[in-house]
Amino acid sequence: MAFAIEAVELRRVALPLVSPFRASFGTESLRDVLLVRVCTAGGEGWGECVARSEPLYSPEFVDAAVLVARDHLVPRVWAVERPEDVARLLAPVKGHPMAKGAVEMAVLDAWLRAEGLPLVVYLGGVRDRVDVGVSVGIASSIDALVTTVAGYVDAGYRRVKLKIEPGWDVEPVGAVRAQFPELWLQVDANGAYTLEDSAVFAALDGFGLLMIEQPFGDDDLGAHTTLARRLATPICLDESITSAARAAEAVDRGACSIVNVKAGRVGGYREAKAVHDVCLERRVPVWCGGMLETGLGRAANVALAALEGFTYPADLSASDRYFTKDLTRPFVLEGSQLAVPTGPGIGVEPEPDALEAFTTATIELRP
Ligand code: SMG
Ligand code: MG
Repeated sequence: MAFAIEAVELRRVALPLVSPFRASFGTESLRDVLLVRVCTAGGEGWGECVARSEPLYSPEFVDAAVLVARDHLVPRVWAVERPEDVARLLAPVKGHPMAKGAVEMAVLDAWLRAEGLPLVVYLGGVRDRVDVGVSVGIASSIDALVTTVAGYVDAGYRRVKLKIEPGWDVEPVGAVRAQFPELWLQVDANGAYTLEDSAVFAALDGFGLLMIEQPFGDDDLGAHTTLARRLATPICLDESITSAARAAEAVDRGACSIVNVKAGRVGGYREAKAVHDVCLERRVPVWCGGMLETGLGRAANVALAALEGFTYPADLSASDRYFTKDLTRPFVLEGSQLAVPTGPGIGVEPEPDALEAFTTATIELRP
């Protein structure tokens, strides 16, 4: 049977986080998520949009993602027959990679399910479980931070990422390092610093960190190159890497020596694989970033993280690190790993009760 989309549902869900997550750009207590459900005669597929409620991580936000998906993206994919064509069909629309990525993920999931093919096989993954870490937000005090980290270490996480911002950097990172001398530790500034803060980075350089993620603004590859030359600690870029071409440019300019890969940030899982490929060619390690996804996005991310070049632990934690109740069956930590789903497509689906309970709005679209 030929692949043919019969309807698309845009469904907004809201999942309370187990604890507020604070980064340099703001605090989040609720995951307000746009889901895309593609319905075909042969079954359905799910996509998750990683845009936040407010445009603070990047210019996208959920209200805008709903509108652009409804009015500009879904109307362009009604006749799509293969997931490989989605990005080209959506290319005339400028920007909105997270919304585009969600549409592509839903088409991909539906198509793979119809083919009986798991996403990890489609992408070319080489692992059946992936190393994961945990990202720890800015805390109310250094004691609270150390207690939180200790809890995650007890749970089995061997790699911890600390969010930093001016005024919350050398002291808290030093306190965690003192308590956990052997822990794989890294930091993420979400672009909160400038080259004027060189003293902070000189101090952080002494803590044996795996990497410093996105110290400066998205557009400032030059400042990252300058800092990378000064430090022994590798620089990793997240927000700056918006495509495979941009990843190649950043690496070739010496702006980073590690790349955080997020499908939503680059417009979908196929472009995310392309980012992986250009980095692998350049022998630059990558790892899978996270956007506090529900089990749907997490399943796809775990499949992505099974590719050969993903050699650092992912920002993909067990469901209970984020939610009391996930949208799918829970992801559970096995040692310090998550198992890659083996079913067709992304390998998981929303549990009907949870989907119902978390839904805040739905829009039905037909060709
Ligand atoms: O999904 O475990 C997770 C969170 C990982 O810290 C994380 N993501 O910049 O890398 C990042 C942030 C963005 C999160 S937006 C609230
Ligand atoms: Mg980041």
